[in-house]
Amino acid sequence: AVKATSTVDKAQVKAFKEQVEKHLRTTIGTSPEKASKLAWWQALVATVNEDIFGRLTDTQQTHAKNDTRAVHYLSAEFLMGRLTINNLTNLEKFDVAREALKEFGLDINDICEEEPDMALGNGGLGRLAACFMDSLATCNYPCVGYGIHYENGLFRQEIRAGKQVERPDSWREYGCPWEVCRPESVQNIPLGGYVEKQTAPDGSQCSVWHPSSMIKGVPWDIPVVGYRGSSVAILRLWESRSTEQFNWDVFNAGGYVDAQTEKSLAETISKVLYPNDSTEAGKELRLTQQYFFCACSLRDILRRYKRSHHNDFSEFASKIAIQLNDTHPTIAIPELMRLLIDEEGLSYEQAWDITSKSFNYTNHTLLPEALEKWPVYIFEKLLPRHLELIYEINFRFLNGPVEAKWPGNNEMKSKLSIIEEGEVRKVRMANLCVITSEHVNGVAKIHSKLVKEDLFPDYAQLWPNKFCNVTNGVTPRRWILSCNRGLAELYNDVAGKDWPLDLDKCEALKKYADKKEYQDRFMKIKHDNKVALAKTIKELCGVEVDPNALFDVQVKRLHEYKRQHLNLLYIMSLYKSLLEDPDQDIVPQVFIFGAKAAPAYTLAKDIIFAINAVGEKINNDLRIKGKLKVVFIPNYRVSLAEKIIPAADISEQISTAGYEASGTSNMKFSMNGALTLGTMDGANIEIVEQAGIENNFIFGLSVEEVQKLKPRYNPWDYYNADHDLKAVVDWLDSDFFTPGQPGALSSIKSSLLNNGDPFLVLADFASYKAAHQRAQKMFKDKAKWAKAAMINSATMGIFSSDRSIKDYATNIWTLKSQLIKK
Ligand code: 26V
Repeated sequence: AVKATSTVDKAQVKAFKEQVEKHLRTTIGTSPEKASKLAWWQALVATVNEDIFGRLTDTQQTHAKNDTRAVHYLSAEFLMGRLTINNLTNLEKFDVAREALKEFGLDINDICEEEPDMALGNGGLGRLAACFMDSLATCNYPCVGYGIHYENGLFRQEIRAGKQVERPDSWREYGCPWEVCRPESVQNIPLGGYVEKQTAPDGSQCSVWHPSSMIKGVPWDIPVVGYRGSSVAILRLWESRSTEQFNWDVFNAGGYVDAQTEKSLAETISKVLYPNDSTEAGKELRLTQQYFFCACSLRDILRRYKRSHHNDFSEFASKIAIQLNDTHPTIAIPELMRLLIDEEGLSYEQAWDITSKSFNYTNHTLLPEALEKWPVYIFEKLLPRHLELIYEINFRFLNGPVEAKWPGNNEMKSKLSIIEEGEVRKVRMANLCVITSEHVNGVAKIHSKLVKEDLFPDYAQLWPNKFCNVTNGVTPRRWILSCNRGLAELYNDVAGKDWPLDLDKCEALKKYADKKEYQDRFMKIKHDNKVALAKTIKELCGVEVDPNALFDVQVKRLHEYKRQHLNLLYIMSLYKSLLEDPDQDIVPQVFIFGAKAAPAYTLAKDIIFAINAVGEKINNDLRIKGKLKVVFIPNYRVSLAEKIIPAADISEQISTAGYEASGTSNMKFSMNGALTLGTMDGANIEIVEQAGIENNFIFGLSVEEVQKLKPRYNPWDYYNADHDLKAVVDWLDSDFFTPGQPGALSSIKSSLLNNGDPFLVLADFASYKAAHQRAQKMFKDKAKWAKAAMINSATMGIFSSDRSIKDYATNIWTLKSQLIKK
């Protein structure tokens, strides 16, 4: 929760108060006497918007006047969370707003709890896009974020009898006061149908696409304010609607009823965010979503370009940079080719020259099951002309650069081809991205190395300079300044007030890390945050936790590679040792989890159930005298992260080395003074490079060791050799934690032993246990812990997303920042 800070200007408070009351009466249509909390929040937003829209116009006019180069960030996900406190913070109006509301007898944090999270993303990838928007605006880079206006964001998670239940998330049910509809920028998008081959009088062949339907794309703009109101970036999200132009052309056989069916189909497209499921079902709709928002966005880009350049496309690539956030928007590549060739009349060569200079691709995962491949038959049905262009791109690539480098080598051709042959022929979206893009980047040093050397080694031989790294980052405005006011004030005192714009300045705290006075202040801030979180835990889980205990936190999507079950096995072993010796002198510990599982990912759901079952038993076992607590906080999301992260002592970052591309919560935790208990994976490696290995708890196999062990790994060896490990794994098979339901947790044991433990949980168990014991020991030494926590927080400068964005701007986009004229 956010706390009171220094005094604020009385006149500003008065003016703000009057504005809020005016909006309450004239925008919302109520009065201070009878307004609900929701109405107060709406009036607050209306007040903030007054400030935002003027700056938005200034930004757009400056860019239009200077005809600036801009980046277009295409992403199927933007996990924005709540906007009120962040916008107030960026406008430096938070304290004023807090005092103004206080004079109405209201608590600003309480009022802001009315805002639903904008959960238009699954996890790291979507939240990264949101941090990038904040940094693009703050650093004054001309940009537009393009995505989908999902009617339902990521499902709301309820826990019933320990199990995850998914409920729809209708975040906009009562309207979203931040967004503005832009009917003047509506787009019509063709879909389906067939391609007709025509022969021109000169004998040349051309293709004419006869789509079977049209979908309307309606843009909703969400302004993103930079820190200190620098510039205002636009996030443009497309909503699908039906058009009146159903069943046109030869397919014009459908009657009124069919037309209505088609209407609901068109409106289904932006209905729901896919919860990155492992299942095949619903694939067609997902490709349609991807195509829909890419097609709308490209038309929008072309329309704006043509406004100043008419039909001269020679400057297109020098004005437009397009960033593909993973392979989800890959269809934008053939769509730009199609628009340039079929609609604008350019030659294939001209179109390719422009397209291949405009696109860049960011890879976010090496997991084979997450690499998108679309069956050719779906393309034939939905996007026949795009498929034709993909074949053409592929043909020229294989017979050009590939043939030149490896003459006559068909094996190489089939490896590098965009098309995967087999019973069901498939389009490999990542290959299309790599072939087309100017730059391909991974999201942490180790990940980028693996992208180049293990995922695309053959492409790297062809184009070694295409591959680069941009390590992820997070915005310090949301992840320190807004969510940890106490720490922000400490930084104001030791580093001056500009640290949110230059996070390297926080290094100033390092020289106080040995000083008792500062250690006490730092740990008092942490303690206050823990008290606040304990209150939230009591409300949400009904469990009492002691703020003096060690808060050990693992919050992230549930996945085997993230190994929440490794954490759980350790908790069970701690519990077992406490039962064997209840009087032993151990540090009181609270294990805190938050995680959503993909609805069809059975084992992930079983792990959630296991955490809840083990927690229930431990929390109610009087024998251990409250030394151990385990809580699962339901419905983990951005707004909860803002309460949990500032209160953590230990940050669990325990993925199997080589599987977590980067991680971004690891950075947020460290900034807020948690120590990382983690493997040498993703950005953890760069975090300990900054903060020092001695100030964190690193364990487990390295990437090289995992790669070496994997082919000959036998989990039974570890199970049989370690008594403690065997005991806890076998415990999963009993009904100790699930009375009356024997075997309710045995799928986890089975995955570890019968399914070969694909993520090497058992191999890392002993090392994890030792690292946790080092953590507990250090936690007893308050001064040593405080120092390590402070050094972690002070050395995270490079993980500001401003640094990431400047890396993209310099190395990939060649984009310059633009000062906004009033
Ligand atoms: C997708 C899927 C889909 C199929 C089933 C399994 C599965 C597992 C993971 C994913 C993740 C897709 C991409 C993604 O979200 N990557 C995350 O990107 C973050 C931002 O770069 C990064 O910090 C995380 O390490 C990475 O997992």
